[in-house]
Amino acid sequence: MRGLLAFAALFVAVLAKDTFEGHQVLRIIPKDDVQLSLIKELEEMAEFELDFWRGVTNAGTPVDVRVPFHGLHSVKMYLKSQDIEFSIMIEDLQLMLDEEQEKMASAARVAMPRTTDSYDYANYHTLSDIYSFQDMLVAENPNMVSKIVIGQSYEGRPLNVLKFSTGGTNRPAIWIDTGIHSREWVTQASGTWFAKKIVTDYGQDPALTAILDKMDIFLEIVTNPDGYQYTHTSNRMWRKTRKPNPYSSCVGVDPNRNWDAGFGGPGASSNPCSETYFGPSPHSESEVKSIVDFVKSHNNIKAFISIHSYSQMLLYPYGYTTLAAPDKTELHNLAKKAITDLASLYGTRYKYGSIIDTIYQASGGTIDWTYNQGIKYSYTFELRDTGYYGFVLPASQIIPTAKETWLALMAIMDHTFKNPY
Ligand code: 0X9
Ligand code: ZN
Repeated sequence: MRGLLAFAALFVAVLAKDTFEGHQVLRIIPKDDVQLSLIKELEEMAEFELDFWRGVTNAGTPVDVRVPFHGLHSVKMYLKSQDIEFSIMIEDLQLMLDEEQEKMASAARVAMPRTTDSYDYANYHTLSDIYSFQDMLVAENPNMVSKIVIGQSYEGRPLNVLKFSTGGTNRPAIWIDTGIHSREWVTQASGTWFAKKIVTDYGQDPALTAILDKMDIFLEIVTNPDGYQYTHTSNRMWRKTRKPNPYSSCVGVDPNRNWDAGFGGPGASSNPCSETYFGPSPHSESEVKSIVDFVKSHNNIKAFISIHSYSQMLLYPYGYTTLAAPDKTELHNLAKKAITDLASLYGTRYKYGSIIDTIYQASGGTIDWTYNQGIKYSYTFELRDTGYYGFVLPASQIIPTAKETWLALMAIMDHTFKNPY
């Protein structure tokens, strides 16, 4: 009996999903620098286990934070006592997750299709579905698509990159990655849609055809597979890698703070329990190092686009310094063109600018490193929405998000193609 109980306890510990019952997401509006530092103090109070969905920046810019039930009362009292304005963005996160789960489960009752034509792009998928999708796309388009394994994740999963190429050797290339932060599910879903879009538009859309006749496209859909798997099995809100940290019970490194560009500077944390933990050393995470090695050995990547959610922004370097990128004017004008094209479809409004000016200071970020490597067209997206659903964007928005984003990607790819350097 005791053995059975112990087994049951283990079973629960290993297989149970974290619940977010009673967790709320609050939107806090700091009105001045005093309130800003009061909110930063909140960030330091580990006992509340706060999860900043949108970090602390400057006065007037909202801060979105998930507050577990146990600290909700205290946090609200604190905000009220300091006269800090806030609203409830999500009443009960678990209710939203239950809906998401129900929708996924009912879609999954239909067998996984055997072709990418019948793949359900309008739903979220498991890691194994996305891996199967990649293999199907390669099998269906052997002359254009191949799968490159650039490395292995910490837990030993393949880091797959789809290569779209119509020939040549080491052609100038465009890199796109989605899902480096695992909980940003609309990004992996959009990445899957982009993959299909590339094969259907080649030979149909003159602009894409011209690009692919001269350049290659590399697409890493699941850039953080361990994290993605974990969001499905254990904790939907997982962001980081899954590598244990020595001397800490907290797991994982923020793969968007782990790059060798202002590594360890402001806008990243040395605390392994933080969601923005920069890790023990630059490129310590195999998910990051594998891209670093690939970019260096390829040595002919001309545009590098790293896709996140949420906030609706198109950003360019830098994030670790206020120094202007030498190509700032060109990057700025191109961003404007890209977000104008994006908005032309459904009117979705994006902000744009350098990371540090537009979102917040963040050091060790992907595109600061790629830009410093000489990849001029380095951009990062924050896809939908602006915080109504945040990371739990309903599946009904996947295709519209992917379609509008594609217009912006085309603008960047087309400019890269027409402005060789
Ligand atoms: O904090 C981040 O890593 C990004 N926001 S997110 O909510 N997706 O986590 C913003 C930083 C953008 N900077 C770079 N991509 N370098
Ligand atoms: Zn992100």
